Order: sequence, then structure tokens, then C-alpha cells
Amino acid sequence: MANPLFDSLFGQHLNNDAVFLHLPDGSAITYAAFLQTAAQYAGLLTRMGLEPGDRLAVQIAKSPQALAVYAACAQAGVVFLPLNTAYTPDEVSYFVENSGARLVLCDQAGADGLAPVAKACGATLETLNADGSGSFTDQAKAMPTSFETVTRDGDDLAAFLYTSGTTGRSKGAMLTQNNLLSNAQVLMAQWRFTSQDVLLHALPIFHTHGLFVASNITLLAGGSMIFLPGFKLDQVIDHLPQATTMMGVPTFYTRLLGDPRFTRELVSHMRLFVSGSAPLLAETHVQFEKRTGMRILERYGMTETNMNTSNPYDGERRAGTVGFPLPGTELKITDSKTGETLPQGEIGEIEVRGPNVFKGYWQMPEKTAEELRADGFFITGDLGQIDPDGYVHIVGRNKDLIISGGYNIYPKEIELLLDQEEGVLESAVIGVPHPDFGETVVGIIVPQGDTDPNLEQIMTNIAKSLARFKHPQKLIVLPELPRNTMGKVQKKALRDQFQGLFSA
Ligand code: MLC
Ligand code: AMP
Repeated sequence: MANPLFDSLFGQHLNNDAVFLHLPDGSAITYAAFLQTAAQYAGLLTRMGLEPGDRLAVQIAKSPQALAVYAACAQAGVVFLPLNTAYTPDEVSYFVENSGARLVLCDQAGADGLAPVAKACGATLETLNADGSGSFTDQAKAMPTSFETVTRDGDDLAAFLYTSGTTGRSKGAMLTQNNLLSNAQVLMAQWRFTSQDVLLHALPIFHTHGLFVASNITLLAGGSMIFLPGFKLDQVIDHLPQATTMMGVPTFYTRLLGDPRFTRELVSHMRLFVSGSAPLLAETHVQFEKRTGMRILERYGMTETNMNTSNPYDGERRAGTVGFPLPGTELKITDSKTGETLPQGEIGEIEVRGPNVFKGYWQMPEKTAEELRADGFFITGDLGQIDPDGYVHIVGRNKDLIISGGYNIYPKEIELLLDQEEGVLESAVIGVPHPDFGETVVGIIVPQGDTDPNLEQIMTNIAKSLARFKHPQKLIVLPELPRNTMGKVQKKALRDQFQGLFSA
């Protein structure tokens, strides 16, 4: 194939008059119309001088046009780099600079903040708003509605997704065409997606889950999506009766279960609910089955690896587990210190290998070598165990990471900011259980000297450079941090101490 990703996901639909996207206002967009827009965008990207392999950074609201930018990148061979819309200009600045993006797309409201960022990095800035207007789409209107697909190899880069690290610096995970395509092919088959499926899509499209898992599978199968701007309970409940499948983070399911309108009748025609990106409590799984008579299918993935495991479509979907390794993906449990494979049943580091595993971190060979072994196994940082029936259980993390409502937050990034604040000697940021988000952020501060730090001022200061979802929900002052004999901060002791802070 001349361009495996584009041809398989999009190219097969160039003349397809079936509906691809159902929009909340009742309108619909066919595959053919969607791909004409994408062709105009691809033409414009090329006219703007972007060449295959160049990066396009986008921080734009979810919309059909935003998804068409992804398709355009695939068609023009440009590397798609989506960014969380909650990121501050400080955060975006790092991604644009680090990736060497040639073009930045943002909405009008963000343009003033990002113009200096783009300029400093030598990138062009164009706008694309939630309603599809903007300087980018204005120019695209003049472009032809067909575009000669750029030839790419399966091993060529398709996307960069930035993922934070335990050092606090984000790393650009380089995903190839084959990484994305192989995973979509496996998942489509595993989860039985067909052109008859209507996926209720309420996830953001700047992460693996909403962008690759949900959209790529639908595209490959030729199904359609009810494309909602985000997860709003009323809207989701209104649209569930028209859907056959839904994918979500656990917060989606706990919110649905909290609403009496979410009944067995409402979802009687649905064939599949998938959960991932964060642990689904066994209790949620059980409650869901009691309410609907259906079992959520939980799977496990990562930005760097796409999806690794899944509970079975047929067969037992076991609560509290993430199922079996996907066909083509090898998974082993190893000793974190030696890297040796552990005997069956023991708890250790989860390592995975397969066509789904990324190529490495952009311009960070040392970081890549730390996590991606020469033999192709990726060290996930998740701790797991395989039960006698082969189901994988995730039992913890070997990385200092908080997952709040499906968004990853790296404590180090917040600690670095807190430590710079006046009156702060040192800090520790931890995740504690939260009824809505699963986990939420708490900052522990040790004051410098005798004066009490001004917590309100500290919050205001750090908020300037941190996306809203990373803000600590609470700052707590302690005289000192618990440490082990090696002097290492005992975060577990802190988590235990404050675990009840947000109990329902
Ligand atoms: C929003 N807020 C969050 C938050 N989302 N705070 C913490 N954690 C989050 N996840 C903030 C808002 O800015 C708001 O701030 C306040 O919390 C309450 O807002 P809300 O209206 O209740 O939030 P909402 O907009 O409904 O968003 C919640 C959510 C959303 C769960 C719907 O976070 C979401 O769509 N999460 C999905 C994330 C995802 O796709 N992850 C996949 C990663 S891929 P204020 O100012 O009002 O106080 C991956 C790999 C894999 O992990 O395996 O899939
Ligand atoms: P990200 O870096 O955003 O891709 O997040 C990946 C991380 O999310 C994984 O390393 C896991 O820690 C976590 N994760 C994803 N799916 C699950 C799941 N089903 N259960 C528990 N944790 C999960």
C-alpha cells in the first residue's frame, strides 16, 4: 500500500456516502464529505510548505474539522501532534519547541497566548475554532477537494503524543503508521466492530483512547460515531439510545451509574461498553452489571504502546482485571531490579512487546533506552500479576503517577513548581482516592522557617503554568515529610494518611 494508515482508515471511504459522524444538533457528515474536507486541509498543509515527517501541533476543540486535520496529516504524511486543550501556553511552549513543529493550530481564544510561543519556535500559527471557522479553514476552502495521497511506509511516523515523565519533563512518544494500524486491526476484530456500529464518542481526541482506539476502529470498520464535544451526562443519556457501543474512562461509568435515568431499558440495544485509561473499580463493574445486565469490557493500554490487553468479547469479562494480552502482543511480568521474568502468579513489572509498541521518545535516546529494551520489550511502569486463568491484573504502579479522570498527572512537575514558592522548603505531591475522578491531586508542603506559607498565593502562582486538571485539590502543611532510612520520601505513608480526604 502506498500509505498504509491513510489507505486503510480513510482511503477506502473516499466515495462512501454512508454517515461517518452524527452531530449533537442532528446533522450528519458522510465519509465522502469528511474526506473532501480532509483533502482540502492536506492540500493547504502542503501549500504552506509542510513536508512529510514535519510536525503539526494542534490545540483545538473537538470537532469534525479537528478530526479532519488528523486525516489530512495522514494523507499528507505530516506527523500529527494533538495537545490537551487544558494546557497553558507555558506547557504548550515546551511541546512546540521540543517537537520542532512547523505549524501550530489553535482556536481564536488561544491565539494571543500562543502567538509568542509559535514565533519563538519559528512555527506558523493558524486558527481553527470549535465551530469550524478560523484562518486555517478559511484558506482551505479555496483548495481542491481531492489530494494525491503522499506515499508513506508503515514504519514512518504518524503521530507524536507527549507523555510526562517521572523527572517532570514530557517526552514525545513517536508512533508509526503500523503501530496505529496494527492495533486498530486487532481491536476491530476482538471487539467485533462492523459498519453497522454506531459509537457514542464523548472522549477527547487528543489522547490515545478517543483518537486512536475509538476513531481508528470505527474508521477501519466503516461504522459511524455520535461525535459529542465532551462528556456531558444529559447529552450522553440523550444519545445512548441511538448508539450500539461506547468507550469511556471509569469516571464516565460512575457518573452514569449515579443517574437514575441510566437503566437497563436505556441501553437494551447496546452491544458493548469499553472502559480503560484508569482502573475500573470492581465495585463499578458489579454495579454496572446489576443495573444494565451487561458487563463492561475493560482493557489496558498506554500512549507508548496503544492497547496491550483486553477482556474477552465472548467469555468471562472478569472484574478487577484487564484481560488477556491482545493477539500479536507479548506480555511478561518481570523483576523490576533484574529484568528477569518472574514465575507465574508473582507480582512484578509489566513489560510488553509487539507491533503496537512505539518507536521511542523524540530526540531522547537515553530515555528511550531506559524504558524500551534492545529486544523490543517496553517497561510499562505498571505492576501486574497474571492469575492462573491467564487474566492480567494491574496491582499498582512502579512510577510516580496520578490518574485523575483518565488524565495523567506527574507529581514531579507540580513539586518542582511548589518548591520554588516562597516559604516552601520542600513538597510532595500525591494522589488520593476521589469518588468522581478515581484519584485526585494533593500537595504536601513543608514550610521554610517558622512562618506559615500563604497557601492561597501558592495556588494562584502555580495555577498560571499548570493545566486546570493538574491543580492540587488541597494543599496541606506538614512539619516534615516521612522518609525511609535512605532518605527517600515515603509517598505511600502520605497516601495512607490522607486517603480519606475526599471519601464520598
Ligand atoms: C476536568 N477537570 C478535571 C478533569 N477533567 N480535574 C481533574 N481531572 C480531570 N480528568 C476539571 C475541570 O477543568 C473543572 O474545573 C473541574 O475539574 C470539574 O469539571 P467537570 O465539568 O466535572 O469535568 P468534565 O469537563 O466533565 O471532565 C471530566 C471528564 C474528562 C472525566 C469527562 O476529564 C475526560 O473526558 N476525561 C477523559 C480523559 C481521557 O480521554 N483519557 C485517555 C488518556 S489515553 P473547574 O475550573 O470547574 O473547577 C490513555 C491510554 C489508555 O490513558 O489506556 O487509554
Ligand atoms: P497514558 O500514559 O496516558 O497513556 O496512561 C497509561 C497508563 O494508564 C498505564 O500505564 C496505566 O497505568 C493506566 N491504565 C490504562 N488502562 C488501565 C486500566 N484498564 N487499568 C488500570 N490502569 C490503566
